[in-house]
Amino acid sequence: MLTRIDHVGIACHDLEEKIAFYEGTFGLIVASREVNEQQGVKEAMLHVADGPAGASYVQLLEPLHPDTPVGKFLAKRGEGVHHIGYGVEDVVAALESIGGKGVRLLDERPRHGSMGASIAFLHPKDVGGVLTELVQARPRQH
Ligand code: V0V
Ligand code: CO
Repeated sequence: MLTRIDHVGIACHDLEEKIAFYEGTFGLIVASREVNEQQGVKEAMLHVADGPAGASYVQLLEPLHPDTPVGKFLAKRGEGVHHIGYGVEDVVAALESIGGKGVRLLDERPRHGSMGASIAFLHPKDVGGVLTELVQARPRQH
C-alpha cells in the first residue's frame, strides 16, 4: 500500500531560516513554497531524491497561528519531526483499508496538500505516537 516516503514534515518557528539551513548544509533545493490556510501552515518542500515510485522531500512547516496543529506542536514539544508522509497510489482506497483496521482517520476524505497532492492524516495515538500522512501525488504532467 505504501509506495515510498514522500516527505518528512518538520515543524519550525522560522521557515526562511530553516530553508537556508537545509540548503546550506545539505545542498537541498526548494521545489515549492505554499501557504495552506486549511492546514494552518506556511510550508516548503525541499527535494531530496527521485525514486521509481516518485520523489521524496523534506517538508518544512511554520504555523500561521499558534492555534493550529503545528503551532500547538511547537508550543508543546518545540521544533522537530512533526509527521511522516507516505506515498500511496490511491488515498481513498488506502483510507478505507486503514480505517477498517481500527486506526482513527483525522480526515475521512482527502484534502488539498502540497504541490497538488491529495492528503489525509491518521491519528498519532493509533500509529505508535507518529502523526502519519497519506499522500497521493498529483499525476505527473506530460
Ligand atoms: C499532537 N500529538 C502528536 C502530534 N501532535 N503526536 C505525535 N506527532 C504529532 N505531530 C499528540 C499530543 O502530544 C497529544 O498527546 C495528543 O496528540 C493530542 O494533541 P493536542 O496537542 O491536544 O492536539 P490536537 O488533538 O488538537 O491535535 C493533534 C492532531 C492534529 C494530530 C489531531 O495536529 C491534526 O489534526 N493534525 C493533522 C493536520 C496537520 O498536522 N496539518 C499540518 C501539516 P498527549 O500529550 O495527550 O499524550 S500540513 C501538511 O503536512 C501538508 C499541507 C502537506 O503535507 O501537503
Ligand atoms: Co505533510
